[in-house]
Amino acid sequence: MSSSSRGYKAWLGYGGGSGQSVTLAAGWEPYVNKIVSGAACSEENEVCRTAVEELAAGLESLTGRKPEKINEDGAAAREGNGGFLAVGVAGSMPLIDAVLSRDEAAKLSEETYVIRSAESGGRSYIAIAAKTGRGLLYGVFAFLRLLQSGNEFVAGLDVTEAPAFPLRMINHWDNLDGSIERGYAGQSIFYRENELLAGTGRIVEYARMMASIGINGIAINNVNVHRQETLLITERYLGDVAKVADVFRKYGIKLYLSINFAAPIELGGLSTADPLDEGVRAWWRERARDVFDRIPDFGGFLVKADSENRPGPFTYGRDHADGANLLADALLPHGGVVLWRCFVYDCHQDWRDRATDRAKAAYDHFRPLDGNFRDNVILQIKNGPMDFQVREPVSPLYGAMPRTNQLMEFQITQEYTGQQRHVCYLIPQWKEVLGFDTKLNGEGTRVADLAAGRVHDHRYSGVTAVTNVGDDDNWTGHTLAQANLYGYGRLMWNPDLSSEAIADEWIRQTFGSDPDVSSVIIDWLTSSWRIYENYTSPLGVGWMVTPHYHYGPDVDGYEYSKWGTYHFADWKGIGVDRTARTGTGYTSQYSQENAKLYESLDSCPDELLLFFHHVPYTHVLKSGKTVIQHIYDTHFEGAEEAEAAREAWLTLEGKIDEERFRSVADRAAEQAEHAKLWRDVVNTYFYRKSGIPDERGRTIY
Ligand code: GCV
Repeated sequence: MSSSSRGYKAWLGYGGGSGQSVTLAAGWEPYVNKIVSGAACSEENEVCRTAVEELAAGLESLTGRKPEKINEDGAAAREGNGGFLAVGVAGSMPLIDAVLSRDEAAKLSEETYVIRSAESGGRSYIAIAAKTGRGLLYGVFAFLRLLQSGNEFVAGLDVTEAPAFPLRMINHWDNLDGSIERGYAGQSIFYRENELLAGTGRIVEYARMMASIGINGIAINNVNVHRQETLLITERYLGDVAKVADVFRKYGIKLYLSINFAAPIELGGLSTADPLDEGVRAWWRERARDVFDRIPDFGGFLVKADSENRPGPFTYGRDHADGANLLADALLPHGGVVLWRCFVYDCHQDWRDRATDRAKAAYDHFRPLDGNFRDNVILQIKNGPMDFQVREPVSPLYGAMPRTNQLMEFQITQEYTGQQRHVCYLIPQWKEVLGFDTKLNGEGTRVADLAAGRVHDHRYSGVTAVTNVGDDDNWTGHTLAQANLYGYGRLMWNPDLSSEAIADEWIRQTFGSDPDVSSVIIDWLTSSWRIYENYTSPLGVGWMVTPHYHYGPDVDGYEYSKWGTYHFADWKGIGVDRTARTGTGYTSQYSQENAKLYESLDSCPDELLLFFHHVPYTHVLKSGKTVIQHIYDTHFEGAEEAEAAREAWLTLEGKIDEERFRSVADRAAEQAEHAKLWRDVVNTYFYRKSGIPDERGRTIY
């Protein structure tokens, strides 16, 4: 790993592609040479101190000059010419109080920041202020983004921002041996050969990156908790886990651990893990105490139970509320939470049984339990009812439990979307999910409103996502996959940001401001989800991937399997009938209006047609094309678009550093080639099934 490479620095390289200082847009220059911060920032408040350090380091990289740091308020700040930056929490010094009074600060959330221009003693300055160190840290990163935005400084600068969603988490599927489940960027940055890599620079860099995009919680181990990881909550590992938590704390991030529901048996020597057993309850209380003794601000436990062969409360005839409440009770005295996953379905299904529908499982299991969970339990629900496919409807469970805290789970790691060998910028997909109107509390109950906690009176709300990082030099394998990680944080901070705006920010910070570079990458990123969908599984039906690996085409790979993931293609048609009238009844899990929308062939959106309906290949879509012609056209188009994106990238040779240019070019070549394979396998499959030729007579095998 070369810690100085541009890939490694990701969006915190300050100075974009060149690695050299940049010319700031007009008006900023006078302010960036001096930082005045109150004493509180250097001594009492750790995160506040981090904020000042990040600001100083960022400015130095951007301007090529070390800014002068003044640890006091008063005459020194105003000596010399030019303006300065004042950084501090409300009440820490008059320069801050002048722009953010204690009264105003009292009304702000802990995470809000304020950036305002002001004047003192005839000298103008820019204040970065907040109520807490965390707010300040977010303000500093926002200010550094502003400096790189290309926008000029305007007098009367006044920005106040708070994150939309209270919990903005990341989940790692990292294992203690260093492997990562569904990881496509090398080994874990946290573990190697059953030891934690506590104290390594890489974890510090990672915490910086996460704080810079507003992440405030990270679960550091896989939800599939195997034998060794079960020990993470014991003395064997807690000392090292605490060291990682110490790093996170400096960046305002809480640490969470995934636990094994059967740990009382595996570790405690108990004969049961029954959630209602007093011995089991006492055992978990002790473990919670051990963890909090080491990590006083520990976040809580993340749990995958009774899912994909993991242990859970069903073994004891108990339900998910019993299971989650057991842990919630243990954590409550310390302020911890339980993140309980709803990814629960029958993974030993018989494909001949047409009545069982995996899509219905989470709702069927959890919805009846609304009201039974403690208020420090948060249900974690995947964005769709299946499993992070390129296209799925929004999970009907999300928002459907008014008395239960919920967190939506996204997948940044590209398990089903090209595994970071293909470009698939997922921000547009997540924007559609966040913008979906569940209509559960009448019109205008968007997923984003629910995640923001604006709809129900819940104690906790927000989002989480499975990350895409590993120890590859550039963190994400494909350099452009960094945009998904960056974009996740930015979008969850502000879901109103457009996909283009997020891409533009990321490109400026990552590659600099060359307009040619910017236009090629923006075009590629913003079209890449559609392109990927075009050459893979059509019209929302999903899967069609190589079993287990989930990379590459295998149309019938899951068709006769136990995983409940079917497309039911025969010689006449394709799709899953999930209607209430003739199908599995899944549509009725939605609000009445949405159920009606999906139930009817006339109103069901084209892109989800085969998720909800089984139709003949000759069915005419709203686009005017038949299903079969749509399949042919999109697959030919998708492969052409992947090739065009590759060619566009090649025009950037010499405009960005060789290392990143080459590695993206190599992956683009693989993507373009692989898109052709997808095209030919899918088109050939459906041509052979249906016997219907392509209207345009293109080659199908
Ligand atoms: C961590 C999918 C993935 C599994 C993953 C699981 C989950 O099934 O393929 O690797 O396990 O989701 O979300 O728990």
